[in-house]
Amino acid sequence: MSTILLVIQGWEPDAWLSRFRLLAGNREVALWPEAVDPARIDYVCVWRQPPGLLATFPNLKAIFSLGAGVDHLLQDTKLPDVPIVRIVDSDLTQRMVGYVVMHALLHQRQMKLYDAQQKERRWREHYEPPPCEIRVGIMGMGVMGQAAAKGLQAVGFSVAGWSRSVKNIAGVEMFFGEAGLEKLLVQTNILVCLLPLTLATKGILRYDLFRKLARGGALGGPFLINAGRGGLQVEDDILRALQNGTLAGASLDVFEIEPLPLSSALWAHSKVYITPHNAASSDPRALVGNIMAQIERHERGKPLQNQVDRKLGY
Ligand code: NDP
Ligand code: OXD
Repeated sequence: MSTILLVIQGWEPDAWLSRFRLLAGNREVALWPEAVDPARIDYVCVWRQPPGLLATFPNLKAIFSLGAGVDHLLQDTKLPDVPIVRIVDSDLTQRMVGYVVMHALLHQRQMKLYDAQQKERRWREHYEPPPCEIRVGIMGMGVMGQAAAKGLQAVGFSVAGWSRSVKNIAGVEMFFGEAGLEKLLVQTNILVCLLPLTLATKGILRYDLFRKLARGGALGGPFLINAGRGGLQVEDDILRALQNGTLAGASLDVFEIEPLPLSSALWAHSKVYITPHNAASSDPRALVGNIMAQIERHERGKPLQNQVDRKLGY
């Protein structure tokens, strides 16, 4: 009988524990820091584990991230040499598509303006550019990026994408590498960031990048939507860009420090939408079955899916 240990910090663990206990069959499920013989632990399912903890389990077979991103895991310099698996699940992906499409539409339909008008009980219609005249550029064309591209196209936006490796995606103009990024940016009215946080992407959303975005255009200036990771963005640069019109507005779901400190000027900024890192929340009702299916595959001697490349960091 195998043992699964849940190590969860920063999220409410109870729903995860009860869902795992429901679906784990005759396997034992424990919640860290409950005392379990470290030698008995076969699988760990983690969100922000204490660094060094996983190295204390000598018979570990695999590590499962409870989210799509694994930067929280890879910060640990003492990770045991076992496969790391991340979540790829239609529930998580659909949530992200909803977030990205909603925020692109909020900017295209000038909802900040209409919110302000509502507060003043003012009835006034403004010209609304059609989505096909707005070019959305997606940085990160993996699972989330590709699904978001389809969602954006479905409501009429013109979509382009940027990834590390070369790919062909029907109906999406694709760019790669540094030179490709410049080409994406100069034509982009709404920049969506769905990159993982790695050594190569840290701080990529900074002032000199914002300056390369398309000027003018149907929306009057470029918008930023970041639902990747807070470490991808330089918040002082976002504030500066908003202040001088280099950015016309932003939707931010992730932040350099989470929760976003009360002192951050982003909270009260009239051009910014803020959400508490819930663009695509991990829901145990959907995701535990996905992880259990992977554990069953592993126990049957089949390869684990969605393994992380430690060198690339995602
Ligand atoms: P994937 O691994 O499927 O996709 C990552 C994409 O980023 C790939 O297209 C990859 O390129 C590209 N990429 C990585 N590094 C570079 C680079 N240096 N230059 C250019 N492109 C690069 O991840 P997902 O789509 O599943 O998730 C993306 C991120 O979304 C997660 O890592 C996480 O941080 C974030 N996330 C946020 C959530 C939230 O609630 N805010 C919820 C879920 C995820 P290539 O295709 O060539 O490999
Ligand atoms: C994730 C997240 O990576 O919730 O899944 O941020």
